[in-house]
Amino acid sequence: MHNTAFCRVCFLLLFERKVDRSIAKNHMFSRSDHVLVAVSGGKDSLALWHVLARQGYQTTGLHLSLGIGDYSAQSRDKTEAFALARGLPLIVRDLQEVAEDISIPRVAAFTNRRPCAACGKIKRHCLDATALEHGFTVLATGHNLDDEAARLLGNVLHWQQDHLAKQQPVLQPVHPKFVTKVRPLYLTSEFETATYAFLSGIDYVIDECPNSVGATQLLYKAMLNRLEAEMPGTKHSFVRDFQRVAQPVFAATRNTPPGDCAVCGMPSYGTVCSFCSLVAEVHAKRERARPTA
Ligand code: Q46
Ligand code: ZN
Repeated sequence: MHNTAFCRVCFLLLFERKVDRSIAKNHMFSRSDHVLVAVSGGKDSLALWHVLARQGYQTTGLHLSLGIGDYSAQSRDKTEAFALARGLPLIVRDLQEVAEDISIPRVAAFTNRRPCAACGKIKRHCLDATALEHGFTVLATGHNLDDEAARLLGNVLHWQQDHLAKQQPVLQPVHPKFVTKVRPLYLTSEFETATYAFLSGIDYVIDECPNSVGATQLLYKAMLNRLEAEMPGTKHSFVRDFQRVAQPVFAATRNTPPGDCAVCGMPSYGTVCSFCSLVAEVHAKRERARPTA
């Protein structure tokens, strides 16, 4: 934020102003919008929800219970306690209720996929479907500067043009069933959000998801932290200048809008969306694994 020491009150004020400026400057939403905030129970998403509520935005939280043992149980408890203490509306969706055997450990076991690969797909579908179902027009997530820089590094290392085309702090809907997706913390560092959460007395899940061990994203973050230590400001300029200089070039290549999934009706680039294909694969493999009489 600044290379200066601040007292608690000033830090909180500056942090909240910075987030509010990011929302206004990028035309993310206004106080007349009702924003759905994806909350995992971690510091970033709870800090985001806290700031938005304090700034007078209309918000509802959405927590997805992923079925990852103690980690998911703790995440849900912390999120529910946060919402209850502040009188904020919260929607909780348990993956077991979305589709049978779709918890992250079950999907990983049946499909032999890495848990995070399935998790990303499932979360994206559930967030989109819930936003549509409840009539929200904006979906906000707590991705911070460190997340954005690591994602950008991964996308550049593999020249993922499709992903680079979609890496924006405000992603406008390309289908009537999508809502606007925003990342108000995209220029706010992990250190700043952790400090804000701590100074605001937010009780968040400190443990990382057990499946994050060995994740490539963590390697990218470690590399970026080394660069940042030698060259302060690297992460910020990497993400900010990408948005300013290169992102519009990639965004201009996004010209094929998705159709409708033949199974669930949500937007899809194939006949069946990746979520429904995954559910079908899990159910087929589960049936095959059943002992025959
Ligand atoms: S929750 Fe899901 Fe993360 Fe856990 S399984 Fe991987 S993607 S690490 S943000
Ligand atoms: Zn589908």
